Amino acid sequence: MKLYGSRTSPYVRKVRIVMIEKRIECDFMEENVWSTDTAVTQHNPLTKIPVLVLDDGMPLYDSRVVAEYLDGVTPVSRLIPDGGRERALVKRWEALGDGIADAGIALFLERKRDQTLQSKDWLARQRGKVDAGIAAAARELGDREYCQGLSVTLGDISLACALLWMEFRLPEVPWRADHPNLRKWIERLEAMPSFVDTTPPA
Ligand SMILES: N[C@@H](CCC(=O)N[C@@H](CS)C(=O)NCC(=O)O)C(=O)O
Repeated sequence: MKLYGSRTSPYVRKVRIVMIEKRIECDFMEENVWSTDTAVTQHNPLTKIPVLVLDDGMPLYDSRVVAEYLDGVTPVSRLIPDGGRERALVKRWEALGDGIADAGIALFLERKRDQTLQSKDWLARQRGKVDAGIAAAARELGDREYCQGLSVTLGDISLACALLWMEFRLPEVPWRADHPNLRKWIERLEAMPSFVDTTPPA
């Protein structure tokens, strides 16, 4: 299998952490998705990363599809419960984490445009989603050790990748200082070898 991605994308990091936790071997094909001749387009018509190309050539995207596929490949370290409400709640945490990343990235990209082209309303709308998403995560986590259940799930991984991306690209969003429970929770996660090994380059 080949994983197309970058070291900075929160969605790619999520999938790489899933692979490490589940002890799945894969070639990492580092790609700049913004380059006009990126190989990603050959595998994903949307030109987005991550894409997992299976051994028979079938490309899987997006990160939620890839993570779910990988979780089913081996029973080692199950990250998504089998079914019912528990499964829906883990997927909901994943959606919240990915959604915070989506809004953060929209904000980051808008800010990179020429100042005369930037929309203040759009920036405020995306910042509102980031802040509301983080507040909901902090409220719902409460003083629990993990987002859902008694061990790390895909929900924790998605949320952690989004928040760590935020710290790296939008340091003005002070989620760690504002939410001591998220700080305590992330300190446990970021010490895991799978997080350490996927730290984005400085
Ligand atoms: N929902 C997608 C989001 C993927 C995504 O937006 N990836 C970014 C990199 S962080 C990308 O490829 N952007 C290129 C583009 O939007 O053209 C997923 O979970 O995989």
